[in-house]
Amino acid sequence: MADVQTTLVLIKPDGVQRSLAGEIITRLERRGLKLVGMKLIQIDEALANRHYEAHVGKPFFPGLVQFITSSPVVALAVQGKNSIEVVRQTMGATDPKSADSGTVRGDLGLDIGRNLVHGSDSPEAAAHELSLFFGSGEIIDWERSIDGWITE
Ligand code: IDP
Ligand code: MG
Repeated sequence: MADVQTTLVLIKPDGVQRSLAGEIITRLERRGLKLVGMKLIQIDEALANRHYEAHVGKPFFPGLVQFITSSPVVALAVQGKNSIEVVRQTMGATDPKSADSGTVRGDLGLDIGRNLVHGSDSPEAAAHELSLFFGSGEIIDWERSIDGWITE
């Protein structure tokens, strides 16, 4: 299917420290999305700088790098129909205070600097970010028997 996309999700250090990794993965799975890559990693400063390249120079950038490198994250490669948009909708708005109820950030977060999850925002960003976090062979293209019950 042409509209099947693979996107990068990070469960940020606050999500892992608060033992919300399972809850967040469950929400993605229940949406119908498929996990095609998953690992726990400690992001170093070099990777943080590359991942958040678009935010270099913004006032929150130093704090963001400090936070994302402070403790392990769970990196997920998530596949499904329109997964880039669907993941971001499932995550909710960047600032949890304006994120809708029913979203990860709207239900589980309070602070923009502790907003639990990252999701790629475009096909170009997804391809780039997946290549930062997953090597060749670490994304698994597997068949799921329920796929026909999730998408036509
Ligand atoms: P997104 O994560 O919803 O795509 P972006 O604008 O790409 O949001 O910002 C990246 C991350 O930088 C946010 O998830 C958040 O952790 C952090 N961030 C963005 N704006 C602020 C801010 O004004 N204060 C503190 N942290 C911020
Ligand atoms: Mg972003």
